[in-house]
Amino acid sequence: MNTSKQLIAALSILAAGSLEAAPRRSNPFVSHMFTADPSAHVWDDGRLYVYPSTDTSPPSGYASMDGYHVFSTDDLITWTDHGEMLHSDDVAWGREAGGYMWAPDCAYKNGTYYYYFPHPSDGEGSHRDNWKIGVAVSKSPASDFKVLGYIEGLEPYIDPCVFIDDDGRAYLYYGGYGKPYAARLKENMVEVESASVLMDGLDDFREGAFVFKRGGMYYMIYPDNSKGGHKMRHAVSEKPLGPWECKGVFLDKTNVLTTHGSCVEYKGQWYVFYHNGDLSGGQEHNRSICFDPIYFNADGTIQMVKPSRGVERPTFHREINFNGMLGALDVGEYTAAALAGHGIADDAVSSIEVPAGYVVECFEDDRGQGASWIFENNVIDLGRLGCDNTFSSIKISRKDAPENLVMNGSFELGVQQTISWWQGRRVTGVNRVLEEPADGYYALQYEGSRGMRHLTQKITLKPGTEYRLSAALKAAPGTKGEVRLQALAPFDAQCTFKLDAAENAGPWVEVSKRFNSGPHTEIALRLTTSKDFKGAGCWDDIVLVELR
Ligand code: FUB
Repeated sequence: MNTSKQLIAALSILAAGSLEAAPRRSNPFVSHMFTADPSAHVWDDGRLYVYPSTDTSPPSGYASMDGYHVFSTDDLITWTDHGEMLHSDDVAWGREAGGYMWAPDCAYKNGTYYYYFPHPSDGEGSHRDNWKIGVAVSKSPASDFKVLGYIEGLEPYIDPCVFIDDDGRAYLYYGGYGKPYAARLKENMVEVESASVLMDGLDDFREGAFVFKRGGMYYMIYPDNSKGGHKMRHAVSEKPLGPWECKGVFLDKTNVLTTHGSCVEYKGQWYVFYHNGDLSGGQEHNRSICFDPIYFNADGTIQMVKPSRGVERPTFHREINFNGMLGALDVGEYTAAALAGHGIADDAVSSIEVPAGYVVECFEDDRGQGASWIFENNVIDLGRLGCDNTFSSIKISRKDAPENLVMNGSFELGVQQTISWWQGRRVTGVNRVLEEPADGYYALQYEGSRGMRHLTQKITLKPGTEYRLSAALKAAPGTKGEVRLQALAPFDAQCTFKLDAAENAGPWVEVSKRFNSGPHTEIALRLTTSKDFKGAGCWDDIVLVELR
């Protein structure tokens, strides 16, 4: 290969983004609470800050979104939650009933951080007639914000974004319900210079505009109105207020209806921040914020994003909750010295992220000797398993066995973080081990008496294919009511398995049924407890096998 061909080959690899990605926290990168609408900025302290909105837990709709947190990082691995920085109670002019704290943004000018948030006041008509864009200010990027008021003279719409151009001029973008508005801000950042204008060229605009500049070109990203899930489009312009030229979708729909995000360059790489429903198994009002690299074509357009969902190799973290990543390893046997060589000191690992198909075996002694702990699929708190600071060597292998869906993705995160709709005042032991541990490290467990609750995970199917769904169900002795696994499908999957606790409490009960997916490409698995449920139950070994 001659040099120019080598260069072109190297550039195309770069453009396609196929070089090994830099270490980063896996998605969703905030997993201890439900968040949406992330607006990302890099401030003068060199840290990357993300300003999202908060979804309530248990989910109770967009109306009840009621406070904002800020997250920051300096390595894309460890994220700090700076806590709640604003609540509707802090908004004197806001509606009495609170709620409706929707997608915010933050800007920095002359030593002050300006936080813009949509919130309705009380007034004639519904909340929809009374949207305002509030402004809070602080000298710090993540705390001490005080609400100044709202920007006068705007249309009653949502989703503010403030972009400051290289010449220091600031522009406010907002809108919603299909209308993209913009206005120039005065030097004081809290008043507009003139009436808002409706911008041209933003095909199928819905809401959630975010503007940034790259290589002298202005970019706007915005959600469209695609049925079944909004997609993220991008448009470009030579001027900050347009007219815009739509360049199409660059982020496909996710597993929730809305999308909303921002783009930022950090340490030489551009990223898109957005939300999906991965933390809750696709619950519409329990969204989770994510980020992925974006790559630009030679003409400046943005390539389709390949959303990353969890890690691809076993990944070791210093803290629980998959924070403080130490490194990732592939199949192999690792002595204590080898682990240290990979920056994974045995006494520093507190959580391991294990992708589907991998098995990580940790041994008490060096070279695979002594007591061992086997981890398959996400394992978060090693301390709870008695393995923290204890193992010396590791063996990583792969298995081809069918995936236990309980041990994966959102179901598992649900156990570890919040099974929000099962959490409440009287539910204390969501992830407590019952009288005998499940066969595997985590069965999905519920303990309480709040009546019918459910946790859902959607699974992709091949159309026209025979499947077998099997599971193990269990209820603790003394439990009343039922533990159920249902397969919700637009076709007759006939897969509701019930375990009546009064008759079957104690042992694991294995259940199994087959079905044909017909023309359908998705099924939702739902774990529920009956209305009269009182006690403890769990689910494990939920496996969907394609029959050939
Ligand atoms: O999160 C509440 C609203 O949903 C946002 O303001 C919209 O952009 C949509 O994501």
